[in-house]
Amino acid sequence: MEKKNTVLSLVQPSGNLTIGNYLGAMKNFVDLQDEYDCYFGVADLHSITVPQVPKDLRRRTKEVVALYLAIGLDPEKVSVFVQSHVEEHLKLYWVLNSISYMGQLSRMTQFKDKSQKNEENLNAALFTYPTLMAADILLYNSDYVPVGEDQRQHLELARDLADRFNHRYSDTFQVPEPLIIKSTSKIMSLRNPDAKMSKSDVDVNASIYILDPPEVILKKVKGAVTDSLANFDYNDEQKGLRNLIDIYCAFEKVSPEEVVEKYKGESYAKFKEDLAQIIITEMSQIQEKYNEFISNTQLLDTILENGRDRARNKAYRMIDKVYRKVGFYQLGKK
Ligand code: AQP
Repeated sequence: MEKKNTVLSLVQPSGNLTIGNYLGAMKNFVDLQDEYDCYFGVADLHSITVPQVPKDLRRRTKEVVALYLAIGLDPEKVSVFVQSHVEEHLKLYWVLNSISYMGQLSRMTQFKDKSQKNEENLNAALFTYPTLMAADILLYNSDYVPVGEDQRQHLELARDLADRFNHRYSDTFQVPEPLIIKSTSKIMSLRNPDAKMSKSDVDVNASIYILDPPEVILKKVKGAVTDSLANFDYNDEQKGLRNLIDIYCAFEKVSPEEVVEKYKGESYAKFKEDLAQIIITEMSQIQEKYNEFISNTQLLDTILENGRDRARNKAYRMIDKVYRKVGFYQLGKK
């Protein structure tokens, strides 16, 4: 049987998941599960790089798993796991730290952004977050990593670290490729079209959460920042409208030109109402399934146990190899 390529991606349980997370990453996971050997995880280790309330973190971890199932991931086909359950991530992280350069890490835009927002909590883990992300990816010899545009720079670092390790020791890691779907790779804030929609944005009206009720989605879309040009078009000057058109296209699988053609001469309000209905329809279907899964802790735990075992089965072999290559003394081995 032909060996399947490996795909890995993780989502942080650091807030309520947004349609940015959904369109930029998660929705694509579903399309990949038949063709690839997939590992989709919950990045709880990453999430403590900014302060979390412990009980919320535990609850959200479960919520991400229930959402994975609700969007259509099949745990028979993919390994769904929690990052902290597979300790090999941390083992590889340490080794990769030894070949991560401070200069390169300090150029990471996410570090710069998040450190500005958390000046009182400038911790070392936030600084080395991309090294842990590289460990996540390289541990499974991932070929492809489906992520949003905001993660591209981190993925470049993972590629550099793979190359560096392979040169310093010997060929060990697959050099991973990002899988970034251009049209949905960066969904912007509804309140500020220059900023990314983000689950940790303090303004709840800036994001549509996957679990938002219909009336809230309608209100948020209606309140989304557009412009006063009264010109239904898709261009760089009308960023707010362009972002809404991108969202429309992602849900409806149509092109911006088709949307412009359909709404030319219409009011923004009419377009917003239609867009809200489209989002509501898809989110309602997900929410219905989510509600079934979230109340079934036993099922979620069984899925996570299986996912952990499958992930570890691959991960421990990689760590064994890496430890041998870097020269760690291993009992019973030459
Ligand atoms: N606005 C976005 N548009 C497209 N893709 C996005 N992603 C995040 N925001 C957008 C993608 O979602 C996946 C999971 O993201 P994450 O949990 O790793 O955290 P993040 O990238 O830092 O996203 P957030 O929502 O902004 O989280 P916080 O606020 O906790 O930092 C990734 O593949 C990401 O690219």
